[in-house]
Amino acid sequence: MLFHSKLLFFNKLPLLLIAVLIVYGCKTKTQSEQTAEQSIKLVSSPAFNADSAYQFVQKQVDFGPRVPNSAAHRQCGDYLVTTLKKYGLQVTEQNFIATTYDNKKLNARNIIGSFNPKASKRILLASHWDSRPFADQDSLNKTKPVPAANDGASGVGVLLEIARTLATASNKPDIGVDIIFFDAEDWGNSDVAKDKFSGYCLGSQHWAANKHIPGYTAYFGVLLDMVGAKGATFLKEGYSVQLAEGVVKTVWDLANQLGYSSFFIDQRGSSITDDHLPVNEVAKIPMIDIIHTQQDNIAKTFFEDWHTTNDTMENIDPKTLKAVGQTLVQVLFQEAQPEVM
Ligand code: AHN
Ligand code: ZN
Repeated sequence: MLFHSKLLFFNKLPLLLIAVLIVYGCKTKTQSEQTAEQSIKLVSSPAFNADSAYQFVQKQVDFGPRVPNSAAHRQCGDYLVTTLKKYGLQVTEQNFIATTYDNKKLNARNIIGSFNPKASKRILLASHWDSRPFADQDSLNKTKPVPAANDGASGVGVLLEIARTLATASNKPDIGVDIIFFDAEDWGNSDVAKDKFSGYCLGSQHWAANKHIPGYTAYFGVLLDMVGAKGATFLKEGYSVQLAEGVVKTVWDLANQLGYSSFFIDQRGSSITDDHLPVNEVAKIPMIDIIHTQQDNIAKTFFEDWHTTNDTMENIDPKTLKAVGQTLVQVLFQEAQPEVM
């Protein structure tokens, strides 16, 4: 009986070997397929001009802090409208009264610029354009407004340069692009938190509940926040991974392929309450946030001079604007020719 079962085992040995070989063979094939998938065939796309983007950031900062209800805010808003129109985008101004956590009424304005307004496949790009009214993270000047070169102007500067790039491209991408400048993002106070937004994101909350075109939707969205500091690190923001993981992968993979992996870090970061939340939750458009958060720094979540009077042009580096802008241009051109992806 014992001899018999041993014989049975040895009889089955070749079969077992074959099975092991098949499983191993499949596994190695899968691994090589994954490697092949990691490099996407890049379509040709125009260069993003970082010096021009830098000038767009400078121009906004030169108005002074763009605090809602101030002259600088009105003037800068008019400049953003004029500039989008100059590049041929169709502009919608969404004026509304925002009520702050401390019950102030703000004359607020979301500004929407549409490239290829008739195209059905659309990508939404956004950034907030207002400046924080108080530099509460400053050691001295806690009641002064924030110059907001990085926390405000940087994202808008990148998006204005994308508008210019689309307008002047010799091969215009066959895709719709909506650029939204959200107002009244930064009048928040997490110490006096009365709702989950702590008074932040008033413009995006208004837009998500009152879209500029009824029934408007987009394939996906990308929010830019603090995308201009020297040596910036963009960790994969928590809500973005939770709510739009595929978009995070697309953007980070392309950034990596373009050589920007020192900015776009393959690591999950904190979850940040920002303008992409109402867009995801209320407008139901999957939107990610490219936001500068710090690795291995529990004391500071964001860039060094966040919400201080030192958030000035000195900290803005065209190399960072280039990494973000060129990645986004590539995303748009890839999405316009999805068959090669
Ligand atoms: C929080 O601090 C939780 N959110 C801040 C979002 C923000 C402020 N982005 C720019 N300024
Ligand atoms: Zn801020």
